[in-house]
Amino acid sequence: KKMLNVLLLISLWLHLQDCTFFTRKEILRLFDRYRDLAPQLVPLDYTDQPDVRLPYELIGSMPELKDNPFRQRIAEVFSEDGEGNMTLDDFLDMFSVLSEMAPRDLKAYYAFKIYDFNNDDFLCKSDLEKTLNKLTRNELTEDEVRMVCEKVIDEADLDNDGRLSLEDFQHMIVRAPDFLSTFHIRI
Ligand SMILES: [Ca+2]
Ligand SMILES: [Ca+2]
Repeated sequence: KKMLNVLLLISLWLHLQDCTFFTRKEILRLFDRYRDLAPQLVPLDYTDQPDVRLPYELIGSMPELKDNPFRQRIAEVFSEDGEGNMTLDDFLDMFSVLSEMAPRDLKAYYAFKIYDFNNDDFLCKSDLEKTLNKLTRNELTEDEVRMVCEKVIDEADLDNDGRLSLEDFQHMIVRAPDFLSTFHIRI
């Protein structure tokens, strides 16, 4: 029930705020960034909300993302088509959540989605293994990865179902304040 409340709050909040972390000027700057990725595809006039999507290859190669090991997951999670191809709205949402001004709870919610590789709303062992491999850029051995993931589940799995729900995850990161630092980017 508590988790439902959190989700409800977040969705309400998203609805109400809709990109207001950014000033009008910042939004215009982001629009320019979006358009610069493919001037031939993106019209200058957006009043009729044209149906434009920029392919993931362009989004993922932006300087803010290109060195982020989660770039593909980030683009997938924020794209309406789930494949990382982004409308202008998707693009603004992504920068909005990743910006340093975004509230922690919102970041946590999206971090959870990004780590949930198979999109089943839980972080299971294999989601965590993939996450850890990316976070450490494959510097740990298989055994080390397995050990760390088992420990994470052991410590954070509050309802003992062997996987982490959003609620488990939120409890976990309260105790690890640096955890979300990979989700800050400057614009
Ligand atoms: Ca999952
Ligand atoms: Ca659990």
